[in-house]
Amino acid sequence: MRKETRIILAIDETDGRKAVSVVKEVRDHIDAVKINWPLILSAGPEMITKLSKMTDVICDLKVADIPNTVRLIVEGAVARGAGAVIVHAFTGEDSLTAAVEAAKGAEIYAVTEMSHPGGVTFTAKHAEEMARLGMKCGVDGFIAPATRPERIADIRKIIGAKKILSPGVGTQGGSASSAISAGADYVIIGRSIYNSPEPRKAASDMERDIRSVL
Ligand code: OMP
Repeated sequence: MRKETRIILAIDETDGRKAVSVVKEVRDHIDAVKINWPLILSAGPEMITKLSKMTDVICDLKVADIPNTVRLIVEGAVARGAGAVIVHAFTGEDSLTAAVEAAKGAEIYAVTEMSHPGGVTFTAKHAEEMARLGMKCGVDGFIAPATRPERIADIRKIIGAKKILSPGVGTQGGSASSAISAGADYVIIGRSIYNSPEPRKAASDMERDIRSVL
């Protein structure tokens, strides 16, 4: 995944044609696209392959299962063109290791503390432990909340030079520049770009905000 604009577009748009058109429109303002269940369920897993021909694709399947099922899901996503897969870390060492082994060259990102208010209930309390476990299992990076930039800084202290992707910018209330300043490598942005009447301008405005702190 390139590291230029630091923006990962979360394309949760459920109209497949619109999703592709938004990706085309903002392509030079983003470093990668993240695809999640809403688009996969409406447009099919072929969408992973289609988007992977346009840009790097992160498959956000939030995999949380026993090792064998984790392996099958990660292998399936990578076979369709995913360059990275997001998994949950609370499943423990064996499941996380299964994800890393199944990725075979693709990247695995582990969720630490989630960005929404409910993320405080359980994930916040175990975020540091999950980051340490991810380090032990050899994941490539972590998901940490742009809605609580101080928590990005906390996770950064544990994971050294591994990557941090931060969702929660815009619609969820977080700011792109604050997340990057706190130690995120990339921000994940969805609705503020794909629901904007001018997605290209929205992405460009976010990019300018990020560049102001680089
Ligand atoms: P917007 O809120 O529309 O910008 O979308 C955020 C995207 O990031 C969605 O695809 C979420 O599923 C995802 N996300 C979070 O919002 N919070 C998290 O804690 C983790 C993720 C994620 O793993 O990407």
